[in-house]
Amino acid sequence: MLLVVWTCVLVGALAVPQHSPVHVADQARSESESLEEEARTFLAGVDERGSTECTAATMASWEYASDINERNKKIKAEAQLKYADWQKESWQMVKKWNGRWETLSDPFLKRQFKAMSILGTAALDKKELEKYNSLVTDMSTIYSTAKICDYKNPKKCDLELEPDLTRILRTSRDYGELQHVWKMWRHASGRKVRDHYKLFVRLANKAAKLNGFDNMGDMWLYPYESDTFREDMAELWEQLRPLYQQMHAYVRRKLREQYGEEYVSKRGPIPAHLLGNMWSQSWGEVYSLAIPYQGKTHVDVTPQMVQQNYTPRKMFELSDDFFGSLNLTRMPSEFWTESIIEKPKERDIICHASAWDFCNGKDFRIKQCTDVTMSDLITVHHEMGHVEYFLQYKHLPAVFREGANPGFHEAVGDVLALSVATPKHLAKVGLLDEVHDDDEEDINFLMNMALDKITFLPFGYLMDNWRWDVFSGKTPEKDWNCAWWNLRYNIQGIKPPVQRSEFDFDPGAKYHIPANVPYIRYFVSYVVQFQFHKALCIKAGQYDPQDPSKPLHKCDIYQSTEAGNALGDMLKLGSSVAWPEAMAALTGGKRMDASVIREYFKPLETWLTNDNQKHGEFVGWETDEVLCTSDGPREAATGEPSSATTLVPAGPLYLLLFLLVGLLLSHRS
Ligand code: BJ2
Ligand code: ZN
Repeated sequence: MLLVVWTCVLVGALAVPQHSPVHVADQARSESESLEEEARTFLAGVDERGSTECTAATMASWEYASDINERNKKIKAEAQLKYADWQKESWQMVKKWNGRWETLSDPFLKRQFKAMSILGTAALDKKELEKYNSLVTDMSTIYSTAKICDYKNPKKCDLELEPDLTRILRTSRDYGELQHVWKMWRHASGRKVRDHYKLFVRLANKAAKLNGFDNMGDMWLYPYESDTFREDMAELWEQLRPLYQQMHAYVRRKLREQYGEEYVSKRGPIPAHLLGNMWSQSWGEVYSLAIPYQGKTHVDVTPQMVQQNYTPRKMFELSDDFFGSLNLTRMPSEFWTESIIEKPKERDIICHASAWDFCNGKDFRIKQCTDVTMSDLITVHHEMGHVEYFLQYKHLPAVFREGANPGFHEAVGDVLALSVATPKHLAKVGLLDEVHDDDEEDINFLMNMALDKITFLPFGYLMDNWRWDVFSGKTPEKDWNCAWWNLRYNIQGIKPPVQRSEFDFDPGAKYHIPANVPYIRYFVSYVVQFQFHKALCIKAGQYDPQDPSKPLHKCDIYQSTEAGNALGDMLKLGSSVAWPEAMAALTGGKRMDASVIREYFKPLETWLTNDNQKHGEFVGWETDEVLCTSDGPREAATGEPSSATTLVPAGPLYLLLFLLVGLLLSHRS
């Protein structure tokens, strides 16, 4: 500081003539300083007003999502339009800075202008935007209010996804019941949104084009700031596929032992309804069928939670305590008063768990129809991770109040949950009686984790692969459902329990499609969370690559303020730097790296490879069944396994048969 003052005095003392180079440089400096100042004031103004507008729009969305009725729907629609007006207005103001903001020297200011140069769907004209918004609202409402009839009591028709259908998928081992629930859920949800989705895709692409992108799939990738993103994802998946295939072969054998070979064949894809989850997206709920060592400690603690009278509140407090133990920010009092953590009885709400930032630095909430299960305890941590990110970056301007990339946001709570789920930690909180340092218990634990994490990877990868091709037009409307099943078969190795057709719309039976939430973020998260875990475990002194008694999968970062501070430092950056910088701040590296997840599961991978070999299991899948036809019967399905033959649409075959019969009849007469 002193040095600067001295320089100035010196320059003045030399009495430099008016047009000397020194004076010009001086003038240029002061011009650029005043431009920076102007930019700073401008951005602060936009930020303040933007936060207020954002709070109003978020509040209206919350009101609707937590009390679905016509009045709230109308208020939400109006608030969305008002917010879009503001977005357009501020975008136009920002545009006036084009040609000037690029010359700013402060990278923090420049990055704000860059981030604000994309308008988003507000680029649509008012009528189209209104339609686009109402399509998304209607699709998520159809999904969230869908009900089906009971399998054994067909007159009882009030079964909802949460908790009823989720519980049946989790606990029932009745092939027919599972098939009924799987199929009827898709009738009640996906099928009903297919028409909405057609218009939705058109409007989404129109908005993307107005923003200078080819289609909405491309626009979704903008926050990743990478030209090779799709290729990078494909490469990560290739690195992880061998481990998934070992899991697939092992679980298929276990399901075959449970249901019999007529339902689960030796070399075929796995029937999608037997995996404990409506979308076969993670298979943790079939752990009881897949435990490697039955006699050893079981690490699914749902029964203990129920027995100890756990409540949703207690689950949230447990999670809050974990964040607090790391010296991270605890949930503020408004969080506890305003969040909805149990399903209300008297009204319809969007039950799918979510975390909310009301853009005012004070109000942060979670809405979750919490069930007392271990899987929901993990989801509680997942949602709390979002809120922790919100809290850590609340000091930043609104444009930076995002994850370094969307996958980072998804990873925070999951990273903590990796510690929470360890037997050592579960014993610490009284959910397991005793833990033994024993290889077989280790394999039991890793199996439980892999059923959640490894089996999710192909699903996390394929959801947006399907949407990218839909948005780009590579998959035409007439093939939407069969293209979905091609991916489900090729990438996940699963098959529908009953033949599908283009009358169905199975992607629409998964929340993020009707609610229009991009999904590749979860695939990214499942990779980077292991990288974050490793970095934090090193900081916590819980992991040492040279010490076999401290492997990655046994690490529990609970109470490590070193780990918590390092995580907090990354979260505080929000999206103010490109994600490789944020990644480097925590892990020292700048790339997404699948080798860490492979390292974590190494003992299980070795065990699985041996076990599959020992049982002569076929690793991979093949089939000659028709899984999906373009114009198949509207109502396929009985309780029997399907017996169709390839993935080729059967339309032309029917036509041929029809002509042959016609020919035969005319010949006879
Ligand atoms: C249960 C979880 C989402 C999430 C919700 C709904 C959609 C977005 C938010 C955002 C968060 C943000 C979810 C968990 C793992 C796999 C996936 C699934 N719900 N969202 N507002 N998950 O990500 O928390 O809360 O970024 O602000 O959907 O398929 O279940
Ligand atoms: Zn999330």
